[in-house]
Order: sequence, then structure tokens, then C-alpha cells
Amino acid sequence: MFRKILIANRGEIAVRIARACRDMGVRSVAVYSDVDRASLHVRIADEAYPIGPAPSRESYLVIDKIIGAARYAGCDAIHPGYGFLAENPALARACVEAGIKFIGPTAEAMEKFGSKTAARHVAREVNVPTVPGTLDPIESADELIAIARQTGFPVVLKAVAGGGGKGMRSVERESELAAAWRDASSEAQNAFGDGRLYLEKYLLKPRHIEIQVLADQHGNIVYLGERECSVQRRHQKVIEEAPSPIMTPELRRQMGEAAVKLARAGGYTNAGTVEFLVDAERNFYFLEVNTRLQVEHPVTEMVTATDLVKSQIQIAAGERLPFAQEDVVLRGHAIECRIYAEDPENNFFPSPGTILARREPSGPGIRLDDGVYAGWTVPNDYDPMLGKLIAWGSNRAEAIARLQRALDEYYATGIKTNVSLFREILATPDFQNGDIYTRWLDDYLREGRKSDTAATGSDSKRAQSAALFAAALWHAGNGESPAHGTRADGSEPSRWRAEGRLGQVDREPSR
Ligand code: MV4
Repeated sequence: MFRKILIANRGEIAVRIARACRDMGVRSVAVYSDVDRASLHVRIADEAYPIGPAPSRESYLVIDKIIGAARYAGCDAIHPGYGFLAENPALARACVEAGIKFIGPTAEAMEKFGSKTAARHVAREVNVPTVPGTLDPIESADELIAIARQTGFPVVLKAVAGGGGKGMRSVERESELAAAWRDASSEAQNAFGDGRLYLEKYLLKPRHIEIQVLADQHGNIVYLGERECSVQRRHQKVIEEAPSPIMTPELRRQMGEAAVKLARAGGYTNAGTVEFLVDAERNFYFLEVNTRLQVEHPVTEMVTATDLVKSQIQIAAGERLPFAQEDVVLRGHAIECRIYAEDPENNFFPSPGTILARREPSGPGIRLDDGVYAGWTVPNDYDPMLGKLIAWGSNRAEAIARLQRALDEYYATGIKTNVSLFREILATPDFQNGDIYTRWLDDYLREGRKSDTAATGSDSKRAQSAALFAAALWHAGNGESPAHGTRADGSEPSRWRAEGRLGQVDREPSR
């Protein structure tokens, strides 16, 4: 086993990795930019080294600084987390050259799946269904039109180097093809330095379901069930759950075996995720492979009783998977909310700032993976995700109820958070019925919310303010939340606004 692991990341995932190290008796080393000196990951790791200014281009993304810090600290392995350098084959290569183990797949496997067209080729070779379309980049305008006609509209143009919706454009009709091509190609060129595009049939209302795999260096590969990630906002996942509400044991086996076949064909090792689109008839189509630990890994951990970060470290150290496919048993249901410092009432505008006070939910079935603390200032240089709130229940209804309870307990003042959005989503019949698809949240925010805004217009807001402010003061004095207060008319006060009032109370320096 390793003696010391450098964590090439920040925030909640760096904290998560440091915790796994501690559980395993391995020393952990944090790195931090100038604005992260006081961050939680620095405090929780055993050692910490500065790696430069706030912009990630000059700190968390500089391979030489990461390798230099690992050498200086005497680390024998590097965990990249997610984002930053996690899917950059150059870091995996630099690790090989430095004689340091990279906790992830090889640079070659990363490259194979990093190119979306190469990945489609692999899928085709091993008979994993792909969305109809091209297997290679499109070379000319004539080819584009011919292939679009042959595939049938609507189609979607995607970046060869892409992923996560960047450089992607759906096209309804032939007249829009040329403009969409220019837009997608220049976006891909800007984002990835590679403007090449390929084409797929555009599926309407598919679900996004992904399979977690673990592959050791001895040829053992298992799948750990699926995660349903259809609740997204502008290609950013917002809520994830395991299992998927539409899954059947037979479909799970088919998708799991497809994912394992792909991983094997790509020479994949360590933890990875195979993404699929699933249509209304439960046909599944391979989308892409994420060659990293994912943000939403906890829901899989909760329903499989595994520790994926620990498994990653054991695999990188050369150990064999300690269980076989038939040992993987799913139990209960887990749902995760990504909590962001952003304002859901103001177009999700980022809301960095100092966290003045905060209450962490807990209790049966609740897990909070976060990277913040009261008194800490959320920097505006990085993704403003504060952490993830995860609920486990013996079934989906219990997981939802526990998550709702935990969301009601959660508050942070000084910054705005998107917690109210989750209360709203979890209360919708669509979510409760599991009736969700990839554009569900975007549609809901555009259409489904209109009636709500009418009911809580500014007049009624003002009318409620005075009473809520008084209630907040009373509860603040008692160290309680007004969450379960009842007003004279018997209606429930809005927790969002009430805690907004609490925020103002906390902001008063004289208190
Ligand atoms: C699609 C699709 C429909 N048809 N591909 C968006 C992110 C990228 N990973 C793939 N994405 C999509 N690809 C075909 N052929 C719809 C989406 C999509 C989507 C996928 C997952 C989650 C949310 C989404 C929101 C809009 C579109």
C-alpha cells in the first residue's frame, strides 16, 4: 500500500479523498492556491503545500507544480479527484515518468475514451449499441448534409473532443444545419482546441443513466449498478439517484455487461463510468465513458455498501478487487443533491462570500460530503459547489422523505444557496413519480414554475415579511429554525424567506 498520497484537487472531493486516506492509514497531502490557504481540504489533510495564484491555470492545472509538490513531500501516488487534471492523459504520463502512481486509468485508456469517435468505434467493435450516426468526424459540408438526411432529423452535432454538452448543437431541419455546424465547431475549437464534429440522431426525452465500473490491474471488472442523472440544468447534473426509477434487473444486467465489455475492450483500469441514453422503450445507447471518479459516486456507495475511493486506491496499488460480480448486491435507494453557492431566485447567479453561520443536517440515512465551514469564504475563482447532501432509504419514498427532512435542516447564511430549488423539485409529482428525462428540469424551470411565482408575488412577500422577521428573531434567540412554525392563518411559512430573514439577523454585527 502507498505511504503518502497527494490530492491534486480542492473542495469537497479533496476532503473525501483525504478521509479515505485516513481510513486506510495512508498519509494525505493537500495542495492549495493562494485563495485556498484556509480551505477545509487543507485542514483535513496531514500536510499541505502552496501551488500558486488563484486562477486554476496557474495552480491546480499546472502538472509540473503537482508533480513537484508530490516529489517534495515524498508521495508515492497522486489522486486527481474530478475536474481539473483528472482526465488529462499528460498528468498520467508525467506520473509514470516521475515514478509516482496515478490513481486512475492509464494515459492510453484515457485517450481512447477521450475521443468520442474512438469510443464509438470501440463500442461498435464489441456490439454495444450506439446512437445511430457517424463513427468518424465529418469532413465536409456535403458529407454533413448527406449523413443528416440519411440519419433523419432531428440530429445532434457533437464535438469529437467534447463531453458534457460543450460543442453540442441539436438541429431540427436541414436549413439550420450550416449555422449549427459553425457554432458547434467554433465552440469546440475554443473549449478543446479541436473543432472536429460528428453527428448522431437526436433522441427526444431520453434518460441519462450511467453505469459505475471498477477494473483492477488483473483483468477483473465489475459493474456496481447504475445512477439516474436525468435531472440536469444546462448540462450540469443537479440531482442523482441510485437505482434508476425505471430500472429492471434484466436491463441492469444488459447495461452492466455492456459497460464491462467496453471497459475491457478499452484496456480500462480503476473506477470509471459508462454513460448511456435510455429511451421510453428502455432501449439503451452508449454515449461516452468518464475516465474518473464522479461527483455523484456517493449514491452508488450508499446502495452497494462500498467505498469507491478506497477501491480506487487499492486498485492503483495493484491489489485485486476484493469482490466478484455476484457479490454486488444493491440495497435500498440513495439520492444526492448538489448544493451550490448560487441564487435560484436570480437565474442561479453564483453567490460567493463568507459563510457566517451554518447548520449541517444529520440523522438517519443522511450523509453530507462537503468542503466548507462557517467562517470560511467561498472563493469566486472556482466552481461554487459547496458539497453534496445524500439521503439513503430502504426505498425511494423513504430516501425522498429523509432528503426533504435534511434539506429543511440545512441552512447557511452569508451566502445564497440552491437548497430551496431541491425542496421545490422533490415536491413535484414528476420527481416523486420518477417521471424525469434529460431536459425535465430546464422545461420545469421555464414552464412549470410560472404558477408558483404568481402565488408568491411581491405583494404577498411583503405581507409575510414582518411576521416572519419576528418569528425568525424569536427562533434565532432560541437556537431554533422557524421551519416548523405555523402562522395564524394555518398556512406554512416559506422556509426560504424565513431563513433569508435569519440571514439578515446573522449579518447584524451587533448580535
Ligand atoms: C444526446 C441527447 C439526445 N440525443 N445525444 C448532453 C450532454 C452529453 N453528455 C450528451 N447530451 C445529450 N446527448 C443524442 N443523440 C441529449 C443530450 C442531452 C442531455 C443528456 C444528458 C443529460 C441532460 C441532457 C440535456 C440535454 C441534452
